[in-house]
Amino acid sequence: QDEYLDQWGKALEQSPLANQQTDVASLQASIAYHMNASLFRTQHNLEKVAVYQALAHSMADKLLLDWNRTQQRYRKDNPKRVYYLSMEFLLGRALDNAMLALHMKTAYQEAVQGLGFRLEDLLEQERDPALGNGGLGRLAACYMDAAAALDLPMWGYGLRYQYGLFRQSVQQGFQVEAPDDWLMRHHPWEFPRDIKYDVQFYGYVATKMNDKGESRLFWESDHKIRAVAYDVPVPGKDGFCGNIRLWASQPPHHGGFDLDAFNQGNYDQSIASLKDAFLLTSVLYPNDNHQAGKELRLKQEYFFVSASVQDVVHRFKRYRCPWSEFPNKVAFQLNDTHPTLAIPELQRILVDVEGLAWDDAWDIVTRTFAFTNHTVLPEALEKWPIYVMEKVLPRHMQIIYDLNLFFLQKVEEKFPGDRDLLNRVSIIEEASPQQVRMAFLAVVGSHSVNGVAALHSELVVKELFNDFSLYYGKDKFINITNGISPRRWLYQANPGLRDLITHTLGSEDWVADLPQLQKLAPFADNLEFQQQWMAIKYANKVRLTQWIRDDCGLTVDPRALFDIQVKRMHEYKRQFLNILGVIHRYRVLLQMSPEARRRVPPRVVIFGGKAAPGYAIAKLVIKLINSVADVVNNDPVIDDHLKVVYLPDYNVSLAEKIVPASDISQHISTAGTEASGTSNMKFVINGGLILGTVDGANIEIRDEIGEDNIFLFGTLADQVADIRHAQKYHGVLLDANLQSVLDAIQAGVFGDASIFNPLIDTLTYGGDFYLISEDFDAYIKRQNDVDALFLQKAAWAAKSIRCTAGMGFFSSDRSIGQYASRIWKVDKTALGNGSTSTAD
Ligand code: GPW
Repeated sequence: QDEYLDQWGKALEQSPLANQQTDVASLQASIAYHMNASLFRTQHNLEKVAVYQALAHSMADKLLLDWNRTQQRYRKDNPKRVYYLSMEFLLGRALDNAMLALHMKTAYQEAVQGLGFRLEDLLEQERDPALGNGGLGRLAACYMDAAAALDLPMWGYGLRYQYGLFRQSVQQGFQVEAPDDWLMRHHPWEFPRDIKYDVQFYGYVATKMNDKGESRLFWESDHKIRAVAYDVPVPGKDGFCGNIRLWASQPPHHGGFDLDAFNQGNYDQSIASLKDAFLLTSVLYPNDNHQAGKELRLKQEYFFVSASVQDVVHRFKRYRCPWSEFPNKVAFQLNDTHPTLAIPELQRILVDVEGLAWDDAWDIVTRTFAFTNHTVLPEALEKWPIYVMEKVLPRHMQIIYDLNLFFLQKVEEKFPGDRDLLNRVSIIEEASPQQVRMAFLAVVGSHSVNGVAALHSELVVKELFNDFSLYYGKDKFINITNGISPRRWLYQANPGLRDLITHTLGSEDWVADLPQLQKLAPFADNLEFQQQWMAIKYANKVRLTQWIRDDCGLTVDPRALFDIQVKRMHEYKRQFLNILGVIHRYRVLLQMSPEARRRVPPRVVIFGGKAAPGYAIAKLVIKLINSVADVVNNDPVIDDHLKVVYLPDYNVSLAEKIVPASDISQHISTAGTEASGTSNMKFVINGGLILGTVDGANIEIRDEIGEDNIFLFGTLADQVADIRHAQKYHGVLLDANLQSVLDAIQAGVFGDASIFNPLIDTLTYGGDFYLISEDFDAYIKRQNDVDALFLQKAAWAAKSIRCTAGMGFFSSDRSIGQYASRIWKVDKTALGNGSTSTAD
């Protein structure tokens, strides 16, 4: 075979793939080619979606060549590789991103124009892959993007859900869910591979003799499901392309068809295993920051990690290194606890299959894994009942018992006689039913544990894993503050601002070196620059206005203050506080004289975000927002002074339109509950000011952009426990303004009051766990500060510029650089940017 390598290389050099030109005529030729050859259509039958697909194929050709070169180079150099294990990748649309990364957007724009289409229209044809819920999944996408940009040998591993996060519509003010059948139309951005692994469930553990005559435990089961790989290219730059490998489930053999059963007329039986396999990766669980605890979800988690670990072990064995080298070649990063079963899975493979001694195997495992925690909310911490785990994964349950035993023995050695401590740190929770605490398993099996913002990491050490930090010492617990991709969230989403920044700084170097944004600061008080800056903001608001008109049939004035809160609907994120504040504003405006009203800047308050289908209270907040919108938007006295918008089906591509158009965005979680937040970063980098609590990454944003450029308010994290304690014993004394707002709701000002009772009860009988009443007054006051500043156009513009200027720290390139040096100990690959290396 080797003797033909050269010939293959030459053949590729001669192929159309390697000889693609980027002039307009060649791009048109490539689009026309794909229209005929890939889509089997002609120019006599053109729909936008078909043209989009042909365009996507044309673009993907370029990407594939880069993909092959990059991956071939890794294969040859065999550097230490990083595997980012995540149940969610919220990638958003691919085409625009790819065209920009490869500097081909202008050429394609001209090419499609010459064929009678507007590029902007074609981009809208792409379905937004929604294989994630919210911040956690989008972070994974931004990190893959950064790794690709940095030429870091990192692969993502995840699941190819047949249905992504549900599509949301609003009917009579209520959220209605529909399946996200994103694969119904051909999707040109994934590449099925002939790579498969069988994953088993259930069964029993037996003893077997190995070749050396030693007896070994062995897990056997007839219940197998096959994982097949789909690769998704991640455009980097300079010819580099990263990869995300997503697993889909298939029946293990014969396509899942039982011919004998069929012949006997048992038709259901004949395709039973097909149904099983299809179900496994059919749908993404729609919970954000909440564990649903369903057996199918546990099976998804195991299916995903088993296939991924098998694939990585297979790749490692290709080089015939000794097992002790494994941690020098492989780093696994666990994106929260969802992939934690990878820890006992690797231990199982090393001990049961590869025959390593338990302690040697465990040493390898713990030097390979690192764990990122993304929440301290108790309802989000995964725990699996032992009876479920024993049934689905009997061998893993044994391994977890053993790991726990050895771990507790060591704790006992270090802190003799402290039985309470042993109880607290045990991986098995002694409750009824007994449960496996996945976060503890992740801590024990990893060499590094990190939180995602400074405050959060502090809470992780002091509260969540306090006992563990005393046992392991503080070095194991670190902070790596989240970051966002400046490519998608500024360069792509805000072309106007991108061009102004590039023009002002003299080059595009700032994209790869974001702290350079600081060079904008000297222009903050420059009137001409301010005007250019705010003209871009205005244009972005106009664009959003059109979207609001098309999507909600509502006309809003782009000169108004745009006040935006878009994120998953959750009590801790306090959209409820926001809408209660809106009602307060409405009432105050009604009481004002027309002259006084005119002195308040008009506002458009925009909401967006999905509620988990089973989360009744969060869904009621959506209904309340829409009921308030109905009344306020149709009140002739209020006119344009206040508008309320609920944008349905918030997703990544909608975010790209919303984020650049904010004057103010709200990040108002109860202090200590939002681990980091990342949309806060997206808004600020686009020159949007924020109104927020002293929580998550808001704190570091303040530190970077300066106290004067952010509106912070409310209870501090270290005060929350005391206030809750007091409220529990003395009851909640509702803020007076808040009380009048609640009275208005209950008086039926916003329609049938009784439906909102469960919501209002969370404040009264429920004890106001999220401190809405406690923070209400400070919130209203801060909103008034926002109004006052908005009237001072120059002062506002200066702050907006300083916001962007100060955001250099929050690039995902910085975050990934820190993971690489502090956790994974990997450098950029030896060959640098990879642009010229060839496949041999
Ligand atoms: F509960 N996050 C999320 F920690 O979006 F797993 N979904 C989740 O299920 C969890 C966390 C989990 C978010 C955090 O809420 C947000 O604060 C953080 O910025 C983001 O993860 C990325 O770290």
